[in-house]
Formats: sequence, structure tokens, C-alpha cells
Amino acid sequence: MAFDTIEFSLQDGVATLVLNRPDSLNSFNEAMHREVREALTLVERARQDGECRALLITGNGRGFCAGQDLSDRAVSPDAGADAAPDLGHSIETWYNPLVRTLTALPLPVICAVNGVAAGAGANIALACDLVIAARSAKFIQAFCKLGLVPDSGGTWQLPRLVGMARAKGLAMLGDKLSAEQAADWGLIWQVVDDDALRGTATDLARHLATQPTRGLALIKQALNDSTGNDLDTQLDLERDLQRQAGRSKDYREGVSAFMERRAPRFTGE
Ligand code: T3D
Repeated sequence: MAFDTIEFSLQDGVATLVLNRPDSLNSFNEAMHREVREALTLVERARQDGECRALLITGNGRGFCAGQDLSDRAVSPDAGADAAPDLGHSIETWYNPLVRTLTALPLPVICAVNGVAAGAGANIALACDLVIAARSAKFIQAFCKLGLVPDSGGTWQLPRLVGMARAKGLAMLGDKLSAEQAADWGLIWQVVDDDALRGTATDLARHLATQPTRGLALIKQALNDSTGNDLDTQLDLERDLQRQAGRSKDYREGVSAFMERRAPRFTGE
């Protein structure tokens, strides 16, 4: 399928979605939202067909994503509130469904942050399961500079990942956070040299796509759900998910391969 604002491919069990509006640092306009949604529908279909077992998201050019395309939001400061765009509608229609889809997708989602990730762009990256950043990348909670509130799950992710003190500093100051600082603070998984980013992220996605991806999806669910659960509820959830995992073909294959001292061949079933 041909896209204008993204690139999309499916190879070796890995779907790769590349944001492709480099002139505006891959900021989101409605066309890109529509195409990202369409691509994620293809990912889900391919997952159900057993052809997609990991998703990699990255961007073209020197930015990963600068959040909302602000050229779609320009209104005279003197115009009344009625002239302002309804940002709640935009969030409800586009950003929230995107974050919900990435979070619920039952396969590993890797984000390769190739450059600046600002506003919603930063928080969409954080909604992915494993975030790898180029050494030159920066994370910016740019919202406060515009009088806005972090969205796309930022106010939920930040205190959980880095603690309330750092979350407030990032959200209220909107300073650039370097990739290395982001990794040191536990915001992201890994930092690599710029020229190694795409290769490292692709290798990781291909590796994950050969693993027991049904089990990885259950791990994702357990860890995501843990944030709202008390220990008792989480123990019950682990029991239920382990029951499901224990019935998978991959579990049987994993145990057989161990007993036979051979490499396992996982299929995600
Ligand atoms: O509205 C809703 O639907 C609600 C949802 C809101 C979610 C949000 O994401 S709100 C936050 C929006 N994003 C921002 O506030 C970030 C704005 N951009 C910046 O602050 C800076 O561009 C960066 C710090 C990200 C990068 O700075 P720098 O110096 O490396 O690059 P630059 O020169 O500012 O940008 C390069 C080009 O990209 C430039 O275009 P030009 O002059 O070369 O033609 C710039 O205008 C364009 N660009 C960057 N960010 C955006 C953008 N164009 C439109 N929208 C952007 N967000």
C-alpha cells in the first residue's frame, strides 16, 4: 500500500513504520494520523495471520516527531476562545486511540528515536515497549511552552518512569533531555551511536519476532496492568496469564528444545 506521510513495510515478521514528514520534523497533521492508523490496522491484520510478530517505529530525517503540526493550529492571540481549535477533539480522535493501540497491541513495539522527540512525539515514543534512542536525540515535554498539558499519556508515564520530582521538572520546564540522561533516568531502554540506530533497532525487532511472541504479549499485558493493580490482584493476573502461556505451542517447544539440548523454533502460537 502506498502512503504519503509514512513509509510502511513488513519483512521477516517485523512491521516497520517510518514517520516521513522530515521537513516539519515528522510532526503530526491529520493526513499522517490517518496513515499511521491505517498502517496499524495492517499490523493487526498481519499479526492475526501470523505474519507480523514485532513492530518498529522510527522517523526519517533529523527528528523523530515534533508532536502536533502547529501550522494547523495558528490562530490570532486576540481571537476569542471560540476561534480556538478544539484540542480535546483532536486528542480524542487521534492521539488517545494511537496510544491505546500501541499499548494494547499484543506484540513487542520498538521505537527508534532518531532525533528530537517533542510534545506528543516524545510521549508516543514512551508508549512503545522498548525505546532505543540515537545519542543525539533529545526528549522535550514541549507542551508547557505553549500553555498546554502533556498528553498522549505523558502525565501517566513520566511519574511512573522517572518519579514525580523529575516528571514535574520535565513537564513544567520543557527542557531538552538528552538521550543519555533519559537512559540514566530509566525513561528509555538504550542509547546507541546515531549511525547504529536503525541497524540496532531492526536487529532487536527481528530477534523479538523469532521469540515466543505470544508470551511476550502476555508479559506486556502483565507489566502494563501492574501499574493499576495491588499485589493480590497482580498475583491473580500472573496466575491467569501463566495458565494461558502454559497452553501455548511455544511453551511446549521451549521445554522440548531445552530437554533435547537444541535451539527452540518459536512460532508465536
Ligand atoms: O493540537 C492538538 O491536536 C493537541 C495535541 C498537542 C500535542 C503536541 O504535540 S503539542 C506540542 C507541539 N510541538 C512543539 O511544541 C514542538 C515545536 N517544535 C520545537 O520546539 C522545535 O522545532 C524543536 C525543539 C522540536 C526542534 O528545534 P530545532 O531548532 O532543532 O528545529 P526547528 O528549526 O525549530 O524546526 C525545523 C523545522 O521543523 C522548521 O521548519 P522550517 O523553518 O525549516 O520550514 C519548524 O518550523 C518545523 N517544525 C518543528 N516542529 C514543528 C514544526 N512544524 C510544525 N509543527 C511542529 N510541531
